[in-house]
Amino acid sequence: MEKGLVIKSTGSRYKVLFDQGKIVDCTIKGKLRVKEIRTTNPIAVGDHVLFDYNTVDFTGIITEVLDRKNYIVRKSSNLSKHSQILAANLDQVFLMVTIILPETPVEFIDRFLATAEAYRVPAKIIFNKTDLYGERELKRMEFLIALYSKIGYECFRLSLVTGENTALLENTMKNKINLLSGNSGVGKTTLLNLFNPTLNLKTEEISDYHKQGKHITTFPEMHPMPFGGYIIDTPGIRGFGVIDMDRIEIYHFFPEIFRKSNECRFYNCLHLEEPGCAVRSSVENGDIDPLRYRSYLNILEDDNRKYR
Ligand SMILES: Nc1nc2c(ncn2[C@@H]2O[C@H](COP(=O)(O)OP(=O)(O)OP(=O)(O)O)[C@@H](O)[C@H]2O)c(=O)[nH]1
Ligand SMILES: [Mg+2]
Ligand SMILES: [Zn+2]
Repeated sequence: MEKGLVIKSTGSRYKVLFDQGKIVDCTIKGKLRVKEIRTTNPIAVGDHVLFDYNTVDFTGIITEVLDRKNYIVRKSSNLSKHSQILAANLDQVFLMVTIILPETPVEFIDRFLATAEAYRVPAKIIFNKTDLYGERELKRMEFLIALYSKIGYECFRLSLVTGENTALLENTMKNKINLLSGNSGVGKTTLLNLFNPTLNLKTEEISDYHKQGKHITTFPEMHPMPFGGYIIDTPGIRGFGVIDMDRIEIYHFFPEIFRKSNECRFYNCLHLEEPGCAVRSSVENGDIDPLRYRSYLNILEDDNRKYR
């Protein structure tokens, strides 16, 4: 029996790191069950596992998944019932966004942040490709950075072309287990190659026609960093489905809305049309950004549709 760390999962096969640097291909023991969550994958990258090591053919069979500190799940679409564990045992999650090529919608950012809040994993935002930005894009970026910093999310202005703030980001990721997410084409793989050139991962030009990347990465994979710690690259995703949240619970994952909600007249206020809603007043006077409120309403609306 050996103990190891799952660094890659491709459905039914797993690469497990053990004994300080050895890697073994593993499958799962037939009746292995993971309690508490219903997902399409019982084991994810970042999981600590026990496995039987076959020293004849150097393969392994995973017999147990050790308790998770946390994990993050995504659904294949906003309305889908199928969810997949993206990764487990994370110290922090980073969302990489770009103002252009491609443009990351605010609602996409908010769905990601709400998901991270729901799983209680600290989330940070990386604004990449600053080298491409003109005056208009820089203004947009600064507007979003002000918005998200005020709520409490740390933001980074990054360029993988000029190297702006790469050292700062490296320092923030050092010795931690970091998940890196973001729309296809924002530069996730480029960052991994820069931070660990021995990886030599494949990146691709953004197709001009769609102004979107082409989904090169397919499975989450955990990459060791020379400065200590790991970065988990996630597949190029176009949307981030929020996990199942109770209707009344959704605003708990918008920290600034949650903070304001204790001033609402009704304890079960959903911040829609209720009288005496402090959240709505804050949206009207600008304390809560209307874009964030809009994202909240859209997530609430998804929830409505599920029961129709
Ligand atoms: N100008 C500029 N281009 C960048 C920067 N970072 C990445 N790129 C380019 O953006 C394109 C897409 O980068 P990738 O690293 O493949 O994007 P990705 O996020 O891994 O995309 P998926 O794997 O599809 O999710 C590549 O052509 C990169 O060279 C940057 O800071 N500035
Ligand atoms: Mg990639
Ligand atoms: Zn309210």
